[in-house]
This record gives sequence, structure tokens and C-alpha cells, in this order.
Amino acid sequence: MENLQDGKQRDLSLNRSDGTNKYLTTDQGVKINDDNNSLKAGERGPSLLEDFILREKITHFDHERIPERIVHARGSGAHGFFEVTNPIPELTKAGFLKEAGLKTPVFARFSTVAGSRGSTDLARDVRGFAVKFYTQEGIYDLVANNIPVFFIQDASKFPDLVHAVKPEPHNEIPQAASAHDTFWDFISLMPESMHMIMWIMSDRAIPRSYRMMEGFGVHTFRLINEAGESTFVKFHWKPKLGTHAVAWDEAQKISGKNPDFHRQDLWEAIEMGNFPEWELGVQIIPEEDENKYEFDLLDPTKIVPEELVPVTIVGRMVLNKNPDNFFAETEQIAFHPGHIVPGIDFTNDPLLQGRLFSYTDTQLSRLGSPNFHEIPINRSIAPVHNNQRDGHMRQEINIGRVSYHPNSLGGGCPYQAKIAEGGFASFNERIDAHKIRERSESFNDHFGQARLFFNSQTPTEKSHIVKALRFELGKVETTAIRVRMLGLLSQVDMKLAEQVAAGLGATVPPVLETPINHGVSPENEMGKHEPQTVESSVESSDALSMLKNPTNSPTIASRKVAIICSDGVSEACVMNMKEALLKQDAKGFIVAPTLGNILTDQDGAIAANFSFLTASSVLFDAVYVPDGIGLNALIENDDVNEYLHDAYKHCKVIGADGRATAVIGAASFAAKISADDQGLILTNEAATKAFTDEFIAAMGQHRFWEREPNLYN
Ligand code: HDE
Repeated sequence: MENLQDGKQRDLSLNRSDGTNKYLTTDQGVKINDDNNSLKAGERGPSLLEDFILREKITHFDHERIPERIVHARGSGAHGFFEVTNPIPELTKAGFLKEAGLKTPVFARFSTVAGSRGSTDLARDVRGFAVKFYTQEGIYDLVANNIPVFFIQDASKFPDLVHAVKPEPHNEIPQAASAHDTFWDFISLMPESMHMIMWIMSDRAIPRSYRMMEGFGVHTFRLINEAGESTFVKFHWKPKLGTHAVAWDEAQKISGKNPDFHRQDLWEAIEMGNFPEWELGVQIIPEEDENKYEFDLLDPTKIVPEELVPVTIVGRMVLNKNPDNFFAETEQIAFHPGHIVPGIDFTNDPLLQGRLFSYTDTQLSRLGSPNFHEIPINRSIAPVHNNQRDGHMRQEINIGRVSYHPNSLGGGCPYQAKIAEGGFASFNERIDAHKIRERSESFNDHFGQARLFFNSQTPTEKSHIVKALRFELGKVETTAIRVRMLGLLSQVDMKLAEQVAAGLGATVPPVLETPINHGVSPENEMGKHEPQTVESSVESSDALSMLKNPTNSPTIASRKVAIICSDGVSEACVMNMKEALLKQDAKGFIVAPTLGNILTDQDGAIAANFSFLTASSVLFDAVYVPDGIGLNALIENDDVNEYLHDAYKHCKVIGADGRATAVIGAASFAAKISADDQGLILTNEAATKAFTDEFIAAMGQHRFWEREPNLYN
């Protein structure tokens, strides 16, 4: 049972079974005497059909898999709570946002989009950031992403987008990757995707951790207050640990060394008590400002720059409990942007409107029944009474003869709730329009905010975007697709297009070829839906840059350091570093030539956490080589060289003290080391506090990207 401040509890023991001290039984409760042998006609004879124990076990096994999510198949989740810090009752009547200190249980699931359930966590991809709030007024799902815009403006293009990015249908290659022809073919014909392309080619698409990602509701929603008045709102999650990424080369290597990197990171952080935390913020836009901006609030390819509307923090989310069973909880959880509670409502964003159909529909094929709301992880803590009945795997035993409304035989029950009693009523929006299949002209700007995003990036971030585009388009085999993309990029930033072109051995086409069929009907192809650039009224926005992000704090909590050791290592140095890291809630791990004990310079022993074979520098945030005797063993070790080489290449902090500085001196990159490199902490003294202080302060900077050659200059 989860105890929450407001007294409401979510019964986590529901349907739980741990089997401890219990007999093994069949599904019908019959105790099993022999689970190792099937029933046979004689010792060496054939198996008998009558063996109900064997048949039940195998039948269940044969049906263990359910269809994976069509998108967002790969994900990880955790339980936690949401707590209101700054209530906004004047804007919303939603109970879970109304009262300071009120806690609501949540389950959050983070995911990649394109890959299958077993694919790598480190794919270049948008991340899902879905949160189920078990509120006292019913389930509210905020089904968000870690990028605030989307590829397309209308739901009807979603199946096309997903078909294009998924592995190609003839050979099912490549897995969990957008770097292939069909994806870029589609994108090159869909100029509306250019803003999203900027984000997805940025380091946002390769987060260091789920715990270090922002989350965005993408669409504009509505908040509704007691008086029935509406205010437009954009939702933001801001991570307490800041927003951080890995390097692209690193991401690819992590995918080989530990494809569960993000899953394990989330799991371990929670097990160690480093509970991930986010603030929930809202951008509040009064109804009368609906048409005030140069972009349309209903267009999901646009953000509302924080310079125009600041983010107001309303609460915080803490994830403090891992699931007990991945399948029962993380796999079976069913999110739906249409799960809303009184006080929140939709807008007419045509992408959101399509989503409102899709999610329940997909649960029917994925979970197999309209009763998916009865699965424990999906159950509302608010009581559920209605006349929905029967269906596959129905759990509830409805009592009585009445299953319709209105009725007199059941005394009119269950009865409708008045709005004042908490009954949901949709916002009373006036609609007076023609029935048309059209895109609004206010959605025509495809480049203005792509440019705003690009202009807001630091030189390092721009360089990473160039590199990502060179990689992705470099994997495209069809020249015409590359050229079309260069044309579109030139509309965002000419130098960006030129730098990408240089990496592809191509040139930017002089005229933008208006893509055929770019998401409009044939009548409109060359007419009023020409892609446009509307200059943003904001020139640059720090909130869009990860490196300039004002919410990033220099904490190293939960970061991991590889301490490279061999026999003769200085015990004082190892202890000094480990203790200093622990004080910051970070952790040092001994990595050595083999597992088992390492002998110290004091003839003591330190147990290795990993051998060079079982870990890799890409799995750590920093590398430290402590002083010691016999360090030649490390200098001559190819694995150590690779550790240091990768850490240097991925712009991580590298530290060495005492005689260990010679190990860095012998590393492949030694000749390139610049005196200005603040990420290389080298000192001749051993085990000093000054050294660990400097090392930790440098780790707080996350990475030293200045080491890399800049591709955008
Ligand atoms: Fe989703 N999306 N989506 N999506 N989406 C699904 O629902 C869909 C979109 C998002 O951890 C599916 O249960 C359509 C935007 C997340 O379980 C499916 C459209 C955003 C998750 C579906 C979109 C999202 C999903 C697949 C365009 C960011 C994972 C399995 C109209 C705001 C939730 C499922 C989890 C999952 C449809 C676009 C976020 C098929 C049709 C925009 C985080 O229903």
C-alpha cells in the first residue's frame, strides 16, 4: 500500500503473488508433485495427451507474448508520486492540481519510438515520457515526449511517418534507426517536419539518462476552472538533474556494450535511493491570446518560446519505486491522451484529435480486450461504476439485473454526476464551420521555428547537428533524397546545409525544389500551401539549448566514475576518491584487468567491480587513474588505452594523480592535450582533497565539448 499525504492510497498489493513458502500448483490450484517429468507410457515411451499439467504449462508458455506497442515498444517505467507545490485553482478545477502538498500516485514510462521491444536504449530517437496520474477524480494521462514538437501536423500522416522510420519492409533493416532511405525520403517530401528534424538531429535524441530529460505535452491543452472558463496550456517537465546527453559515437558504442543502459540507469538509481525528480510546469496562455502569435497554438510543429510565455512551476514528480514485474506493470500499462479529468480539456490540434482515437484502439489489439482498464496497473483509484459489461477476461462481477441507463429497477443507479458534483463536461467551445479536408494556412510556416531552434544552439550543439545529419544522410543510398534534404536544410540555415553537404561530398541545390505531395491535396500543391518561413519574434531562446539551459544544475548526484586499477594501486587515492564521490551521491567503481581482489600499495586488497572485459568507459561519466606502483602494467594495457581514448573522445573528465599522470602521458591523445582543457585533471601530488574537489567540479560540467573539432564554422 502506498501511503500518500492526503490519505488516499493506491493498493499496490492488488493481485500480487510472490510464491514464497508456497506449494507449486497448476492454474487451477492443484498441488504439483513432479514438475520435471511429463507423463509417459513407460520410461522411454511417448508422452500422454492426458498430461493436463504439461499441457497447461506449455499452453500458457505458448501464449506468453502479447503484441508489442506499434510505436514506443521499448520502454522502462517506475512508480512514484506527484506533489502540488504551487496550486492553480484559479485556472483549473482538477483536484490533483488544486491544493499545496497534495500527493497523487503516478506511474511513468519512458521509451524510444522506432525500435522493437528488445532494441537498444541509445538509438537516435525521440523519447516518450508518459505519466499516469491516479487521481481521486479518475485517471489522468500526460502522454508526452522529450521533444516539444512533432514531425507532422495532421494525424492522417502518422501511419506514413511510422512506416517510413520503421525497418524497411523488404528486409527488416535497420532496427531502431532513422538513418535509412525510407525515413529521409518521407521527410524530404514533408517540409513541415523541419523543426522536429532539428531537435531529433540534436543531442536531445541521445539522452544520458531518462532522469536527465525534459518532457513536453507537445499539444496545446486547456485548463478549465470552476466557472467553466478555459485557459490554453503547454505542459513541461523539468528534470532536477538537468538535461544532458551523451556523444553520438558513445551512444553507438553503449548500444553494443549495454543496450539496457537507460533501463538499468533508471532501475539502479531508484534502488540506490537516488529518486529521479522533475518539476511540472505550465505555460499559461489566456483564451484572448489565441491568435496573438506568429504561429498557431494548434500546430504541433510549433513551440511557444519561453521568452513569450514563461513556464510556471506547479508541482514535482518523484519516482521512488521500481515495478515488481516488468510485464504486469510496464508492459501492460495503457496510456491514452484522452484519459483526462474535469479541469483539463483538449484543443482542436489535428494531431491530438487523431491521437484521441488511436490509443484506446491500439490497446484493444495489444491487450486484447476492452477490459484493459481492469488490469491492476491501469485501475483507477476513483470508484468505477457504469453499464459497460462482459468482454474478454472480465474481472468485475457486476451484481444485479440492471445494466442500462436510465433504469428504475436499479433505483436509477449508477446515476449521472452534476458538474458541481464533479461530473465531466466538455468545454463549451463554439464551432461554426464548413466540413473540409484542409490544412489551415496558419500552419504554413515550416522553417521559422526550425531556424529559431538552430539559432539558439551553442557552436558545439550546432556542430553536433551537422555531424548527426552527415551520419544520417550519409547512410541514405539515394542521391536525390540527400539533395532534397540539403535543399530543405538551406531554408533553415545556409551554412548548416553547406556543412552537411561538405560531409556528403555534395552541393546544396540552388533552388528549393518544392516537394511534390508535401502533405497537401493535389489542388493545393502549388497554391496556398507553399512551405513558408515566418521569422520568429524571438531570435534565440536559451531554454532550447541543452548547454545553455537555465535549469541545468552542476550536480554529479548518481554519476559513475571508473577507477582504473591494477596491483600496486594507492589505497589512499582510491579511498579518497570513493569517499569524495559518495559525499556527492556519486559512485566510484573499481575497474581492473580481472575480477577478484587487486593488491594495494599497502598490501591490502580492493575488490574489482568490473574487469576491462565486463565494462567499458562509455558506461561511465568520468575516468580516474589513481597513483600507485607498477603502473607500467596499465600503460602497456590496450584496454586501458581504449578506456582513456574513448573518455577523451567523448569529452569526459579524466583525472590522474601522482605517478598515474604518466599513464595519461602515454595515451593516444597525449600530444593533443591543450593546457586550457578543464576536463583533464592531472596533478603530481597524490590523494589530495584539492584534486578530488577539482575532479568533482569538472564532472559537474558534464562534458568538455571544446575538445572536438567544430564542424560549424
Ligand atoms: Fe503516440 N502512440 N501517437 N504520440 N505515444 C502510442 O499507443 C499516436 C504522438 C506517445 O509508454 C501508441 O499504447 C498517433 C505524439 C508516447 O505506453 C499509439 C499519433 C506524442 C507513447 C500512438 C501519435 C506521442 C505513445 C502505441 C499522431 C507526444 C508511449 C502504443 C496522431 C505528445 C506510451 C500505445 C507508453 C504511444 C498513436 C503522436 C507520445 C499507436 C496516432 C505527438 C509517449 O496509440
